[in-house]
Amino acid sequence: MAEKPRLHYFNGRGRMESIRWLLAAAGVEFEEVILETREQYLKLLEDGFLLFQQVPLVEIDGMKLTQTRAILSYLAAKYNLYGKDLKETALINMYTDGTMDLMFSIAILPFKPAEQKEKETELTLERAKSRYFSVFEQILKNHGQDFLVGNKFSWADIQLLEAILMAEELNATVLAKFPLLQAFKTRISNIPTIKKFLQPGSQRKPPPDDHYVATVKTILQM
Ligand code: GSN
Repeated sequence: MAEKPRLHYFNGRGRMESIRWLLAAAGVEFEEVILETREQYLKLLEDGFLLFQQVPLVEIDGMKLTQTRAILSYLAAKYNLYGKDLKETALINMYTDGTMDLMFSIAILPFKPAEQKEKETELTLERAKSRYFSVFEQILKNHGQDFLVGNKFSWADIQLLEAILMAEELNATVLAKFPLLQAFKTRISNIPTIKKFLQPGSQRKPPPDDHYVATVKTILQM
């Protein structure tokens, strides 16, 4: 049997969380090597494992993959979550690039200076609604299907659910004006592998706290 993918990252969501989500949704077990110290990060550098000196790093199928999007698209293709043809794949790329931008804007909030946090959070939530959720609501409305692309479960659905849940952690009513996204959230959350990932005790990471932010800053000397 093939070895489990091994994920090297901090003990938090950051850029690795979408990779955890995709593996979990595909029903793939994975191992994690948690970076707690700068020495661990320097050792990965010394060993030549980090192509551009950055994590996420995923060891899979005899490769040491870095670059979040490269890793995600490899997994999406490998586990048949990447559309049936080039056009569907292009749509999935476009939708996941958008949700990735949204999630990154949320993920960096804890790293902002305290005095900027409230205003930045408000702006981020406004943009989540006006730039992203309104668009996905319209996509679902236009084609009337259960999934974003090709009437089939894909990486785009997984990542939109992840983005919705992140935004709801900032404001529980963020989907109030998006009924189709509310139904989408329920539908995708009930897919058995995802349901399992959403339950306590899974490898899903909690929202970032002060300890996480401090650890990342120490390891990367930010
Ligand atoms: O998407 C990617 O994986 C890359 N384009 C960016 C990866 C990246 O910036 N990784 C950070 C830690 S995760 N947070 O942002 C990193 O390893 N930074 C160290 C450095 O020297 O850039």
